[in-house]
Amino acid sequence: MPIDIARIQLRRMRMRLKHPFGTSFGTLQNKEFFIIEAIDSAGETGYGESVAFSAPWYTEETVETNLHIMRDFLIPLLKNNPVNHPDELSRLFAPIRRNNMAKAALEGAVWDLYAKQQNVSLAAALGGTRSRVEVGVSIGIQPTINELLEKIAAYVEEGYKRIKLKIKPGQDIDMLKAVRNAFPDIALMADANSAYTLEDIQHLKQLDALQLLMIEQPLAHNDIIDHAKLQQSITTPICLDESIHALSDVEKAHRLGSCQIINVKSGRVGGLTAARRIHDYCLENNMPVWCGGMLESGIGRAHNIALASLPQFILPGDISGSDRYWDKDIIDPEIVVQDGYVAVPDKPGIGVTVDQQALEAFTKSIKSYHL
Ligand code: OSB
Ligand code: MG
Repeated sequence: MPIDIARIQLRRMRMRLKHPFGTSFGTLQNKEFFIIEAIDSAGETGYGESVAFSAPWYTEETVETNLHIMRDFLIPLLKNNPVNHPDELSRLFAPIRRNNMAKAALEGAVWDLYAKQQNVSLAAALGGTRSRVEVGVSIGIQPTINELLEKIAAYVEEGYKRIKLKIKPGQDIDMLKAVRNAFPDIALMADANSAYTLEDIQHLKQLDALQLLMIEQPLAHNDIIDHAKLQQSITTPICLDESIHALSDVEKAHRLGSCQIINVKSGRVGGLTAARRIHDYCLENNMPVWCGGMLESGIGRAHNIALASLPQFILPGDISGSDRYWDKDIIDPEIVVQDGYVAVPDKPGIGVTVDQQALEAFTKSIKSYHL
């Protein structure tokens, strides 16, 4: 039986992060994105979230391209091709090249609606096995090392299981050494967001003395070959983020030895079904995975929690509490971290209650499409 979807609503949202988030490619504070509502004939609503930013610095997608692709291609495909299960969407959307964040946003809303109609949690619908997931925190580049050390101390105090630091040339080895000296025992890692090249091999070798869990995406966003060369030269495990858009990328990286760990983001790989396929491959091949983040609202965060409940998510995810990002989230109760864990909701679908007043307050415009 086809999934009952009567209409799709695209809400253009604008929320302001509590603190600016600095990376090797720039600083972000205002976040625009879409909340996708898939509404059935009984009025039940499934929610999805688009994760592209306003500018194409992380991948080529943006808020505007997400709108274009959803409105002009994906929603018409859905309208003309009823599906029986959300897993069918990845094939339905396959004729549209890439644009993975647009696909994932719409697919996420259909997954949530489907799980609610089946009266099961999204985590259970995906095959999740955990009742809580381990979480870490990703800290943007700070103006001074002292400010960074204070932030880390506060997050460690809050219970976060792993600290990830953004690095870039000029703000890397010395900074990490200072952190390692101040916190000899914490699980620590660095994320370069593609800020280095193979010319930096000697420089990056200095990481090996710092007992990092991993270095995330040191080299180019579109590279798999050079990462293999770098991984042969350093003992710190490499984790790929930007280079992974599909299971085929994971297979290539695995075969070439480009990384030892995969950061999975459903937005980057085109949805939860694709993310689960990558998970299954990594489980079979003994490759640890963890759930990345895109500074999501509570809705996108709830999808990430469901995904991270799958068995091979054996490293803490970038799934921090709502209060690490927002003064006011759009779900109530908000996501909270307790002893370094976030609970996996067992209520139907994403299992969080959308705060309709907050949702309205951050909505800039709404577009509705009948299926
Ligand atoms: O590289 O993982 C990344 C945020 C925006 C874009 C890319 C990345 C990140 C993060 C933050 O590291 C993850 C989060 O806390 O949501
Ligand atoms: Mg990253």
